Amino acid sequence: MCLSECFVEDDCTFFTRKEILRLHGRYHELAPHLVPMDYTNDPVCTVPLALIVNMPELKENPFCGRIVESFSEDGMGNLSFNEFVDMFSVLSEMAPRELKAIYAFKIYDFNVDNYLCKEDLEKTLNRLTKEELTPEEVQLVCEKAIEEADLDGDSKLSYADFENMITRAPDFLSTFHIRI
Ligand SMILES: [Ca+2]
Ligand SMILES: [Ca+2]
Repeated sequence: MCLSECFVEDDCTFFTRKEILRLHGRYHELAPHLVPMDYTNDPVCTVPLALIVNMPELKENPFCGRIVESFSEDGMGNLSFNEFVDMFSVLSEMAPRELKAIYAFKIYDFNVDNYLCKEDLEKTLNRLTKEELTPEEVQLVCEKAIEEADLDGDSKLSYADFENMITRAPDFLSTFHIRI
């Protein structure tokens, strides 16, 4: 079986077959000793987070580690090729805003409880602003963001609240556009 036939079933991608093959080249380059070029026997392989976050497309992104973790099924940041494609697919300019929002929520949810609490938002803002704000400013901005977006008044943001927030503050999605 040729490579492209193995990967075209992926239904979550916005890439063409040619782009997927190019992506596979990049994936292989990251770990030539781990990634096979021959998929005849359906080998299982993953590339570890430490190698993926070194890609120039991700390296400068303040959320690179969180992004990779969010797409890895094992939660540790090891990515299979399909997960690798899904990741760049969601980050690509072709991905709809709603899809980016779903992953942004996941990435900002540092303690993985399906809500963005004040601490999650503070970590997020610190990374978005490269720690240019004082802790007091960060705290103030996060309190205000929660106050404005929290529709059900439980002082944390559910996904619905978060959607409400990003319509007012689209900058929260700006770091999720990557051209590869
Ligand atoms: Ca959380
Ligand atoms: Ca809420």
